[in-house]
Amino acid sequence: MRLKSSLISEHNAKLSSLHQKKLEYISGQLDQSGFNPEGIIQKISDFQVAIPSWALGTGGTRFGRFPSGGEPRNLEEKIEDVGLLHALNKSSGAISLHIPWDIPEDYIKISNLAKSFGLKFDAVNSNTFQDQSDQELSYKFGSLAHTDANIRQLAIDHNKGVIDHGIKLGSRSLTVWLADGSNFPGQQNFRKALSRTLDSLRSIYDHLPDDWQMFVEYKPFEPNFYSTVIPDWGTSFLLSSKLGHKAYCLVDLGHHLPNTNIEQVVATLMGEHKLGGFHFNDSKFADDDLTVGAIKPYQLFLIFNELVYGMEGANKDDAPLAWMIDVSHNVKDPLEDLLQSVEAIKLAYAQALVIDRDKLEETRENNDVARAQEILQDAFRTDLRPLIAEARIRNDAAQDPLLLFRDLKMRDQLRKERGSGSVATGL
Ligand SMILES: [Mn+2]
Repeated sequence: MRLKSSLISEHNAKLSSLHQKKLEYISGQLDQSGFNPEGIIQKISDFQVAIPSWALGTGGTRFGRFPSGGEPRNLEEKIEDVGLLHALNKSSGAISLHIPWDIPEDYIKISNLAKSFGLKFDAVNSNTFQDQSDQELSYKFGSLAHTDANIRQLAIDHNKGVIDHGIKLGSRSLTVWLADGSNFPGQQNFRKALSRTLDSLRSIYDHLPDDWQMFVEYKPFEPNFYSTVIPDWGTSFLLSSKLGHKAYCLVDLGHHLPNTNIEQVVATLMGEHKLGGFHFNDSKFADDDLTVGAIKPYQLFLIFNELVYGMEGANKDDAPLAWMIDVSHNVKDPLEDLLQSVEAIKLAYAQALVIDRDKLEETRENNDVARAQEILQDAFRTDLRPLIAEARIRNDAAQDPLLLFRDLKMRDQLRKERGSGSVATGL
């Protein structure tokens, strides 16, 4: 399914008068405070967030899954879904594939299809957290950290294969997330598990093309509950540092214990030039994978405060950060959830662009605690949604993507095309 551009123009025309009023108001306010609204619109307009192929279907919990129908049945339809999102918001211009589910049968056909929607291929993701049906050796007790060298080799070869698929599609990075760890005290020798992991990662790293990056993701628990081999940013940093200049830490917002100061983690990693990218989501408890910005929008803003400080300062010449969503949808329509998530990310970014940084630094140097809080919250409470809508309108996207998705009954159309019982693969 492709979205006709005339439908977008009609939608935008209908909303135009109120939008213009709001835009004028906020632009004037920013101008007066010394910010350049045009510059912010341009930055928002350039910002692209990759959509993972596994977020296009209804997720579930171990208690059940309630698909809503019309889900993509294959890689072509996953690309179509991201194409729809990108047509609606012009900010979702990349798809991140998960191997083995997303192996193309015809690479040229798949590349051309993606191109026709204006999409690129973002990081490719390996999967060694479950056994495939034709697999003789099992990952039950680990993959890259396994005690058995043959199983480690199987996982290494899988990751190398994922890189090879990515090369054929024009990807430039591999994300490695390991489920390896232990469920009970005494089960695993921590030091041996970590050093085996490093050795395995080294073999994979050696297979990376020169212009590729490897992202090492961390997670404190789940599916293993007593220990994980890469539990935190420190271990990810250690491994990435030992691997070399192509390896970076990947911060998944849900992969922290409650109340972790993630913005400080981001600041430290940026200070070391070892932050590679993000998996955005939100959570109340841990890896809840809820819509970005749904629970803690202020935390998201504080993270972007550190990101903007770095990107516009000491990290200006670093490789661009990889922005990706990693959410799961139990009760929402996946495409609606993704539209909301991308919006929340752009809003946090825009808000971080209107922080009075000179004044903030001055208050910090003078230990003016109350004023520092005021400066941050002043930016956070400024309604910048008209600027984000304006960026979309200028890119021929929808002023209100979610509204248009609903007005056009797009999910119903997808259900008609794909069937009400279709379930996406790769979750
Ligand atoms: Mn993740």
